[in-house]
Amino acid sequence: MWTVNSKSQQYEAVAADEAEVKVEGGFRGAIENSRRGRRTWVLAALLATVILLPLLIGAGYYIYQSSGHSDTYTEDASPEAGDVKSDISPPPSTRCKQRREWRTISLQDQQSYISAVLCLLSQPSILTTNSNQTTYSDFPRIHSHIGFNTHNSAPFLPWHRYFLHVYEGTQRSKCGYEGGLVYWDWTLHSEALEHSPVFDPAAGYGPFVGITAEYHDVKYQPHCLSRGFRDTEGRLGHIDWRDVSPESIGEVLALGSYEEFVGSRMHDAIPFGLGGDFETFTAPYDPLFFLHYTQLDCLWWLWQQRQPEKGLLAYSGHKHGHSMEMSSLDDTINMQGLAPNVKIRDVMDVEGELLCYTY
Ligand SMILES: [Cu+2]
Repeated sequence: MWTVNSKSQQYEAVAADEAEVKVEGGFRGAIENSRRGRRTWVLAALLATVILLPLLIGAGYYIYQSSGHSDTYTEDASPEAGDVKSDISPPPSTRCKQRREWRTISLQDQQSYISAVLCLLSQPSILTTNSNQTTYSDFPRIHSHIGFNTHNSAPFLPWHRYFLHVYEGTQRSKCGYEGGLVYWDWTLHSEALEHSPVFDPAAGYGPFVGITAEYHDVKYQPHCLSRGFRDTEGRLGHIDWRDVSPESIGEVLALGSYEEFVGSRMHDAIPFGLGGDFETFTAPYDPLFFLHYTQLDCLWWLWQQRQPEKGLLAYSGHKHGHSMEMSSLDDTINMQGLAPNVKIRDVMDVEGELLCYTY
């Protein structure tokens, strides 16, 4: 059932990806630039290591000799060697899996992704013994019980980052899906979002027609998954694009504080434009939720790399939407038992000890 992609397919997908960068631009250009930036940084670190390491060892040896500790030299020098090892580890893009944009992956990869979602919909719930519930429905459940606390506040982005990570891990552990998450870059199609390839009836989200959602927010109310297009004036058939246009997102990425960045309107345009389940706290019933949030995570990742002062740890704001208490990097991210709780600081680096992916 699970398709393994041949090398040639992967290369085809990469070629399609590169062609698109030339044609459409959008944020893929920014991603390429930031990736190039990281590669340059790694190369510089390598060069610095090669040049500086012998000097450092020489100096260390001299100091140890002078202080009469020559017999413990090897042992004491090892932390330095450990540091060096992390500097020369392979560039991030090869160490960790790359998350890709929906239209840049092959049709076969799109189908594998959809199969993984259908598979989660066929597995019993991990969180409840209710036979109507599935592994997939555990996610809207967590989002509506715990995740809603994080909306309109500082933990919004870290909480969803970890939520996506747990979802990705469950796709792998329950359904053998190795392909990684994909995202929907709405900036590439912002003036006609309703024509985005993610809505293609065959390769897009057609396979989910007729799916039943048991809850509507926290109310038990079994219904068919629903979705539509609606603009801010309530007219049907069209989604407002202004908040997700390349220009708007460019402005959001230039915001100087985390609090301003997390408070921007970019994440609301899609849920309100699609309506149905997507605008409730059980939004993850709609599989498109995960593509939308992976895009938000990608934008946060881009923004994080542009912070000259605090870097990846730039974080500030209120703990909850209606609280004056301030959030901290040591606050807990709760997954209601589906995965271990972690701290916000654990998810600030997507290539750290807990997470390993890139864009
Ligand atoms: Cu959410």
